[in-house]
Amino acid sequence: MVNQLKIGMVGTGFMGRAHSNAYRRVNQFFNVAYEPVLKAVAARSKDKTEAFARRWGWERVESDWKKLVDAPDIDVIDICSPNNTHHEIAMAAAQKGKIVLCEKPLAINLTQAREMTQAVEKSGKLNMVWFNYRRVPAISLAKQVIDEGRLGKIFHYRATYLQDWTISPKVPVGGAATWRLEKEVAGAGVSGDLSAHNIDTALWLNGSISRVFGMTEIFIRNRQRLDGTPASVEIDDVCTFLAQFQNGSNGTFEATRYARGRKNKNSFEINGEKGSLYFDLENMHQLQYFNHDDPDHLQGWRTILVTGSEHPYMANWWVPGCVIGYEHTFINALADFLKALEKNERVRPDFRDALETQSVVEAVLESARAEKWIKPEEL
Ligand code: SOE
Repeated sequence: MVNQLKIGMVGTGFMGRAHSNAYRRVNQFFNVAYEPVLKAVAARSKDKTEAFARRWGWERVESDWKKLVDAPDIDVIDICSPNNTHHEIAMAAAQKGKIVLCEKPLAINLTQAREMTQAVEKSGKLNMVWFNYRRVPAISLAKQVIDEGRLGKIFHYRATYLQDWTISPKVPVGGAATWRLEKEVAGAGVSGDLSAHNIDTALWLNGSISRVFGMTEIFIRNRQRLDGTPASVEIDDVCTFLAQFQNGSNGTFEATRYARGRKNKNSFEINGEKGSLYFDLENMHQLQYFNHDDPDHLQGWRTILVTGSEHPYMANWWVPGCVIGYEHTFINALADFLKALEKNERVRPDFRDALETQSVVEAVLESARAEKWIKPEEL
């Protein structure tokens, strides 16, 4: 039997689209015991929200998210609005006993993230943060390869997240996607937006981080708001840090929006005693693997085409060789969430996992300010 799960979503931007698509498609590809019902969507502009609702099939529209939180016909509050709204919405939703799903980063600072985690845990309801890249089949395969012990002891973890969309000084501070440049709204720059993805993946693949040494830079300090008034930029344009993992391995992380030609290059390489792995989102259906146990004359990096039914998630999609894309990572994430709901099990990454990521981000920024090694706060 399939149970209805009534969703109330806040936000209609990039992530609102990605999540709506996941809600609409998950039951067509995964056999799960719940069927999301697109009950209501809330965002400030009534006209735009109505158009969004028509396009994606949301039943009703609200201009105040509080109406969703109070609505008895809604089971799940899904937060896809800008970062500075996450805390208030999650706190209210948890207090009303709703299931809370939240876009990354969890909050604009560690204090908020901690309060939100406590609130959802107190409610006893399942919660999840949409760090979607864990659901790229090749990244899930990397996790499997590591858990199978095929890399042995890990020495190095190397991650980059490179984009180039803020190089022009004409990019405004504030606006539909450019709120990411506004400190009060975003909380942090690339550290919270891009490094957070790298950190989430690293914590999952390689375990906790015990200390970090960070360096940040703001390349363009003076920009304009949409209305032409001057705005000073206070978020990090680039964030580079060294990390020591609890398993003894060393890590380097680099995130920027100033890497000309790089649009969304999210990559990592892991070097272990017995082998190495390399992943790059620009070739997201591939995982590179070096196996030191291969015969000497055949040693070399191999490219695994991660599209077979033996690979994570792929049995639910197409035939081998037919690739899936960015939007499917959200559908895979939702399927995992619905399966966890059925079994009443923890789904990862949840608020507690995202809190750990937030504590690393905060330690990196603190380290960059203080110019010294910082240990992420104990949680
Ligand atoms: C920033 O440009 C951004 O949209 C991030 O906010 C997303 O999390 C990332 O996946 C793509 O890039």
